[in-house]
Amino acid sequence: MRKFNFTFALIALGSLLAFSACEKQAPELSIIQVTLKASAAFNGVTLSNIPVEITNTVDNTKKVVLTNPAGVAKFEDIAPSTYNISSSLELSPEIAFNYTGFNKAVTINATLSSITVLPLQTSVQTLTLDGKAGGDLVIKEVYSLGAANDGYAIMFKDQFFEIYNNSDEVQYLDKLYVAFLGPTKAGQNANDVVLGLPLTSVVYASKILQFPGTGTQYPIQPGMGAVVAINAINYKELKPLAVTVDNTKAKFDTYAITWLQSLGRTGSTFFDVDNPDVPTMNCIFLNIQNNGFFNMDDYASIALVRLSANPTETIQDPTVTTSQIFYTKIPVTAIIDGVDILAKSSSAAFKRLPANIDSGFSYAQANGSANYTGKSLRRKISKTLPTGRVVVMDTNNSTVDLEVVTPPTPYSYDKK
Ligand SMILES: [Ca+2]
Repeated sequence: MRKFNFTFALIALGSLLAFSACEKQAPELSIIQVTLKASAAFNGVTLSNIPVEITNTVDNTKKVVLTNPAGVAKFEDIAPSTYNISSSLELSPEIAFNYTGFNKAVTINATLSSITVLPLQTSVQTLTLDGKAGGDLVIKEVYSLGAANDGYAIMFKDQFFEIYNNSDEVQYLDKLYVAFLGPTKAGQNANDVVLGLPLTSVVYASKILQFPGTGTQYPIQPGMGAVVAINAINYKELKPLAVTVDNTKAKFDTYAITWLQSLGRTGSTFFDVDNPDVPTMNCIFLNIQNNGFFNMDDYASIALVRLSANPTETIQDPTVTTSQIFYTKIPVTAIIDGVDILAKSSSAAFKRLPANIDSGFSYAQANGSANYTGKSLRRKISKTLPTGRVVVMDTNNSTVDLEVVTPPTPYSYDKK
């Protein structure tokens, strides 16, 4: 009896010890192995020594491991559970420029949610870092001076401006407004008078157009332009000068006669021609009473504007006493992009845009008098990305962002 009890006790003790030892190593631990990668847009960024974080979604405990030179972060001895995995990398302006074309810091990141890791499992995951490069729609080119005064055949009827998608995602032109800013006096000669109204919260439009569409009818892809021609006509065919343009590839044109007639006013059949094959901009405001049309002033400050409804508040030009001239107020906060185009280098006092939209201004000829020269103001290239997409300069200073080109170059930056 006694011997039997002893043996039983030994066996029982042995089992207990074995069980305890097993319970100490016990937890059936797991591994998560994360390989960090970069999206095509950021292909080439350094992926070594980057923190990767896992969060246990059951108890919210976190653990951070740095990636090795191969971009791999290995989390060993972790409890089987469900994890969120994330990583984030801020690129300095200098480094970001190589990938985005903007001298602006950008954060690229990646997240995986609810990754379940079973006991003793090695879970292999890939995190692909990506980020928004930023950018927006910009005014890429303004051709307001016209080609030739030869027999008044063209004058400024061949004007156009081009909007360009400088971002990395599709943008829509639908319902956006284009405001030509007043006053028309732009510092060309000694009789020009500065408007004198404050340029703080509003700017003053002499003409306003609106893109047609209901919201998503007029997409513009990254790295592509949309030309708005005053008249969508091939002026090269009419007068094959090297300096003029074929506007038939315009995405939009302007035509005011029907609208003016509906208001009891008169349009100009000489200057204003509709191409029925090209979508026509909506006419919103024209501060000229008769024979008006939506040409640009020679020195044409322009703003691209996002508003939920037509702007209606007007203000009378205080510098004109012989007649009543009104401008429509545009809130500065609604301006997506604006370029201040004045007569010449000495015209700074005539700025129509505040410094936060355009801290400088541009002009086609330092001494003014540049009409009918075929000169066009075009935004410079910041960088051409490996994908072929051109990123244009957008430092909100048209003095440095714009350059003079002859002849005009519609769609010159379009991604092939
Ligand atoms: Ca049309």
